[in-house]
Amino acid sequence: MSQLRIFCYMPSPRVWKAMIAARLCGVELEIRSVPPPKLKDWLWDFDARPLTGQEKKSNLNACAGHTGFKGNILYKTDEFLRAHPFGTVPAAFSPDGTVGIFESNSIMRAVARFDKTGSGIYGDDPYTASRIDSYLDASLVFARDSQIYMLSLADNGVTRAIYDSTRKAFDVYMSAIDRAMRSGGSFLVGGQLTLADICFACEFALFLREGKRKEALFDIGLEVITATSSERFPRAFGHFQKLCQHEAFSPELHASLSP
Ligand SMILES: N[C@@H](CCC(=O)N[C@@H](CS)C(=O)NCC(=O)O)C(=O)O
Repeated sequence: MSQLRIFCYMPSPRVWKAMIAARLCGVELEIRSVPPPKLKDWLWDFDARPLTGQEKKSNLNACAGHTGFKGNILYKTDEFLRAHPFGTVPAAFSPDGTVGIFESNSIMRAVARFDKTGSGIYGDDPYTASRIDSYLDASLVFARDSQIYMLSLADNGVTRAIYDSTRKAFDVYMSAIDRAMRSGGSFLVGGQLTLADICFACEFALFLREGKRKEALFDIGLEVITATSSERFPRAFGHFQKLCQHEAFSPELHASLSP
């Protein structure tokens, strides 16, 4: 039986975090998903499912999307919003649907807490676990900037100000990862693969998708921010490449290696 149900659009590097952790921890997940444009036609609920035309017309549970679904009407049940007050996906649930877990890093942590293999991916002592948390928190700060930029690219609304602040956030984040890998270790924390590496790999893979908007950036005189990552942040980039080839990561991440 699965320990967590996750509702989201797919593919989503935010969900990959939990999937990779689950593979390493021997945890079973149930993923309910559809391609991104279809999610607006689904009922957002523990028992998420496609809506009938009649249900959509009735306008029950209708609300305006706020992040990534701006301009769309979404259908979120009261139960969904009780379990997920921020109303976002990925949305994880306990098997009986009573407990909602939100934020992709926290969903990944939940998976690690069900670890059946003693993988150590969330550290085996309070210092290591807290250091892993530090990376997850710092990654979320970058992820917020990254999300604003990626959504503006998708809406053809990227401005010079958004681009510049994202470039700066990317430099700060990648410089830190590069510095952390300078000590010669193979992983970010404690000499072994942890949630910190999973989070970094998935956030970087998500950000690499800016490359798909290369022409739009070029048209306004800007270049892809990640274009020179391998030269500017060789250790961080090398770490990403190695992780993509790791057997727990490669089912989702291997494709991120080719532009
Ligand atoms: N930092 C969050 C981001 C979650 C998020 O912003 N999800 C957006 C889709 S990309 C959402 O569910 N938006 C709901 C809405 O627009 O109402 C995470 O990592 O889980």
